[in-house]
Amino acid sequence: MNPHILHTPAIDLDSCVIYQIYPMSFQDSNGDGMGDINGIRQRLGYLTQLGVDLLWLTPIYRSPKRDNGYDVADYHTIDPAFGTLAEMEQLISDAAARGIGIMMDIVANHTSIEHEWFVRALAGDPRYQAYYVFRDKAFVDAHPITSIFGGNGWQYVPQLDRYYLHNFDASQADLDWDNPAVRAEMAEVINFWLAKGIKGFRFDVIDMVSKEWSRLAMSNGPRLHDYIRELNQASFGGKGIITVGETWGADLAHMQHYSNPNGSEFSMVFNFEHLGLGRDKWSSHFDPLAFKRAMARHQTGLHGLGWNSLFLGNHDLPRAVSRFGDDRPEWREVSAKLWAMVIHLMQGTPFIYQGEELGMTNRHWQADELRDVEAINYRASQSELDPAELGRRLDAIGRDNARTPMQWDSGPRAGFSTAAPWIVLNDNHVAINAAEQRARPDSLFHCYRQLIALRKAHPVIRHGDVALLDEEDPERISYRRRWQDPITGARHTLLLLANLTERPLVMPHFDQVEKGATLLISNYPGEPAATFAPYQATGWLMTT
Ligand code: TEU
Repeated sequence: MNPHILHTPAIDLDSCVIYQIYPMSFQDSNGDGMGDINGIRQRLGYLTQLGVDLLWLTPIYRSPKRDNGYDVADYHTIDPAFGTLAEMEQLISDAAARGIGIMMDIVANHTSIEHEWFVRALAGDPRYQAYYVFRDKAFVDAHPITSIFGGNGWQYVPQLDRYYLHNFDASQADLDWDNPAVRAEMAEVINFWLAKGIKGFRFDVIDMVSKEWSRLAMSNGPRLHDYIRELNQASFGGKGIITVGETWGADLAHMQHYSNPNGSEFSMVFNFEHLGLGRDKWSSHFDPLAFKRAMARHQTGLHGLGWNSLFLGNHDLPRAVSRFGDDRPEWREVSAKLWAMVIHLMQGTPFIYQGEELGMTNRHWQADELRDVEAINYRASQSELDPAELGRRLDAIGRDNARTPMQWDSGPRAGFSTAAPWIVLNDNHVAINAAEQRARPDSLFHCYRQLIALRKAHPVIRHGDVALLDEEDPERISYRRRWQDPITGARHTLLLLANLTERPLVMPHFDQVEKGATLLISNYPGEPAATFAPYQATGWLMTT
């Protein structure tokens, strides 16, 4: 392993931008239709040009991949479909040479039932049975749990005459974090990867590790923050590592605990409220007012008291431009730029999900094209639902939308592979692809580059406070950020104005653009006026 890895400087939380890679769908290097580690290595030049600091890889550990790697069979080995440990070390080293760190995904709430711990548990070893949540019939009857992927959350094991808990697929058995041996195992896994030069960790459904049976609550249990602080001290704490917890159940108070600037827990967490997925995500619709309220609450509530993650998409979510924006060809790019500007000029750490910087979209799915276990289970459970409505839901919300291969060029396999990919390509790669956008200076790709560079250049983006100016307006987003330089005393104000509609619209806060203001970024050419074009967005900087 390259010795300079461990000496690369720690990544700065205030300015860093994280890029999420879904390795199965990023770049295939060996012609088997599935992305791999060497494929990521081949694309480091692209990621360097984009300007990101850290690459979050969704799980690449050995796994039967019932849930595409979130069913880990061995935390210490790389799945052969992705490559070898030596190739992973080479990736860490190659990325470090470009000033880029690697963030691993820690799936700590559950393992695959093919994990050795579970296999030993099934074989009757009491030590490993205590790693999981095995219960008898009386307990199970008194504590009904529905799996997040549908169906009963308890799986009966005849040879033990007991049931094990699985909050996700039946092949993903929940670990028992109340067992200190389990917590020690997870700290050991993290330390193993730290020693390889890993610079960040994303913690899968970490808010579920402490359960509260009396309330039948699978998240936010009584020991949650104790366990996280313990893990922090036993592994990544105090080492300049960037960490993010996936916490669907976090309210502002929890977010403040998790991201406390004293560093005792995580750098930040993912809160999903702004997506508007609500209680029943399958029938949800995006609501701009709810988005703005959630963002404003988190921006002000964590300013100085914690830290925000900023994101529009990930591998579980619809494509950002399809969820938030307007993905029709005539508006797609300008609308995607608007949403990128809205997110990237806020305070926190932006996450870019692969292909978001190209404006990749959702697609229309045929039943036999679905690959995601959640979508397949959901479809099977909805025989009562009107098939047209079911199709609309899967097209709008299904996780496979985010998992179609990265669109590198307009060729037959989009530059992703030389073979048929494991999941269908989006046909629109002919028009939407990296080669075309890298060559065109006003593309979405270059807009993302510009936004990343602006964060590095302007302290007001990193440190400024945030005031939402039009809280009750569903058609616009206007916010102002302010920061005073403690040395020179200069006051910096950043103003973001965006028209969310497809009509020209007068922007009442345009009068706050002072004479001499600098137009930092815009998604239309030319000098903006008080009436904005459809989906027009501008970011201004004023210094006094
Ligand atoms: O996701 C947690 C989770 O509950 C949702 O994101 C999930 O995708 C589902 O859509 C909710 O309806 C994490 C991972 O990001 C996801 O890919 C895994 O499937 C899941 O945990 C289990 O590990």
